[in-house]
Order: sequence, then C-alpha cells, then structure tokens
Amino acid sequence: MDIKAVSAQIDADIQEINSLEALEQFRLKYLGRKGLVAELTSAIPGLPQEERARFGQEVNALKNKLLSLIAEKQKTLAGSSGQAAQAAGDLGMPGISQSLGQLHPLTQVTDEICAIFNRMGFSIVEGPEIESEYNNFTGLNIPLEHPSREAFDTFYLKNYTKMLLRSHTSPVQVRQMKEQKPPLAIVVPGRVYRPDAVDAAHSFMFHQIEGFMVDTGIKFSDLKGILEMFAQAVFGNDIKMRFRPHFFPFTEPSAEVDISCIICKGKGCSVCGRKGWLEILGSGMIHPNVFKHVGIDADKYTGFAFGLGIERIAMLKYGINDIRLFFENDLRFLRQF
Ligand code: 2NM
Repeated sequence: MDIKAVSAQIDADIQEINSLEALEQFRLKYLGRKGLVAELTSAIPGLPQEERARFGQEVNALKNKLLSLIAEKQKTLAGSSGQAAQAAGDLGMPGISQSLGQLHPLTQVTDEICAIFNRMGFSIVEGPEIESEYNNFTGLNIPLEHPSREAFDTFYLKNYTKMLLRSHTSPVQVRQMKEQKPPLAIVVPGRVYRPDAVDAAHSFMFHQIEGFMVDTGIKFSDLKGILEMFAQAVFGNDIKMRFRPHFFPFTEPSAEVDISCIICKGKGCSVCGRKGWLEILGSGMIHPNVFKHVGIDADKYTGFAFGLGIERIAMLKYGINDIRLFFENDLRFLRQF
C-alpha cells in the first residue's frame, strides 16, 4: 500500500471535518481496531525482511501524524462549540451568589440567654400565647382587683370567656409546675402582650424570658448566684449587681435587679440617667399561694423566679435607643447584627 497516498487522503479528509462526531468517525477510520493503521501494521510480518523496518517506521510516523491532527482538530472544534454554548447562555458561568440571611437580633439574644441558663442546668420550655385568665393571673396570685386585671389593661379575646393574650410568660411556669414534680429548673422564652402606647421604650408586643427553680432548700442566695452568673455571662465579668426590694404578687420577698452601667461603669451617664445602675430584671422567691394553686407542697418546697425583657437586654447590649427598630423589618437596621 502506498503510504504517501494514504497520507494525502488523510490531509484531504481532515479538511472536511466540522463536528466532533465526524472527527470520531475519522479516528475510527484510521486508528480504530479495524482501521487503516491496524491494517498496515498487520501487513508488516508478510513483507520481505529488508522492507519491514522502513515500512514500520513510515506506519508509525503516519500514526503520530493522525494523533496530532486529531488533537488539533479537537481543540478547534471544542472552542467553537464552546462559543456556541456561550451564545445560548454559558452553563459553565459562575452563578449569582446567594447572600445568607441571619437571625433577628432578638432571636440571637434569646438563644444566647437560653444557652447560658441551659449550661446551668435549666430546661427550655415554650407555651401558648393565648392563655386562660387563670394561668395568666389567678394561678400567679394576681388578685381580681389588681390593676393589670382590668379589661382595658389586657388583651381579652372577644367571644371567648376569660381567654387573653398572655401578659408575661409566667403562665407557662404555672403549666409546668402543675404537670411536673420538683426538682424543676426551667426557662421560658416567648412573646407577651400589653396594651401600652407605642413609643421609643414601649411596644404592645415584646419578648420575655422568665425562669424558675423549685426544690427543697432553695434559698434567695441561690437566686443571687444564678442571676450573677447570668449577668456576667451576658455583660462581662466586671459587672456588679444590686438587688432593690420591690413588690410582685407572685413572689415574696421580691427584688428588682440592677447591673452597674455598662457604659460609664457606675460613674453616671445619660444611658443610666446619672444613676450608675441599669435595671435588667425582676425576681423573687415564689409566693406560697402560687404553690398552693399548682399543687406543690409549700411546707416542703421553696423556689425562686425571675423575669426579664429581651428587647431591653438587646438594647443595652447593642446600644439601641428605640424599641420600634426591632419590629419595622428595616434591613439597614437588621443587617448590622
Ligand atoms: C418576674 C419577676 C418576679 C415570676 C414568677 C413566676 C412563677 F410562676 F414562678 F411564680 N414566674 N415568673 C417572676 C417573678 C417574674 O418578672 C419581672
């Protein structure tokens, strides 16, 4: 067979090729198992001894030429089909990256506070926002004549007798104390509702975390220790605490708790109203009447409870001066956290 003629045929064939499929046909025709190069190679042993080496070298050169022609053609074809793909919208182009959202600052602060109490052995429990008047008031030793009971001072539901939007998360504690036996250590985060006129410091809906612990031998000093651990975990180890006597119907004795001002460290500034202290929560020893309502033996068990506003903690922590910012869904505000 005339190798020169085959080589010329190859040059002509390769010119015609304009698709990857045609190139594959071309490759099979010359380099396939039954292709021309295989045929030429199998003819070598039948040749006269003196021609074999030269013929073998020529076949080898032909094979190398085919390989480089195919590789070259493949590049140009792939390039042009790549351009075609680009015209149709480049599927290989990097996508538009999605920005990840974040948790609302109130959710972040809630999670942080719950985690602090969880590390100290408290369980986390949630409950319904629509509550009975009993769980919200009576069970908590809040008497009928108490101002917060007035119809106008609470969101009572129309058409349902004695159902209301809870004004604190304590009804969940009443539920828990009825359902479970001491020892109990639980914190309850959640939304609460009060008919306050909205301004920079007030909202008709806000968030609370209330907690309580009930067992034999629980003392006021346990309350102080737990709350000090909490305040230092949130605001730093150099924070000081102050317990001011106060009145709550569901605790006796009761105290409001202040921390040394996180801005001026107690010297007095505009944030703390020159007092050097910031009120952060209310607390006390659970009133025996509450135990009576939930069926816990007040002669055997004692307990403490506390409640705090999450918005207030978040405002102090981040230096936010208007509670309405939490609820307006303005991303310029929310993205800062
Ligand atoms: C506060 C302040 C003081 C409180 C009491 C109870 C319960 F159910 F155990 F009696 N829960 N939460 C409590 C006590 C809440 O919030 C300012």
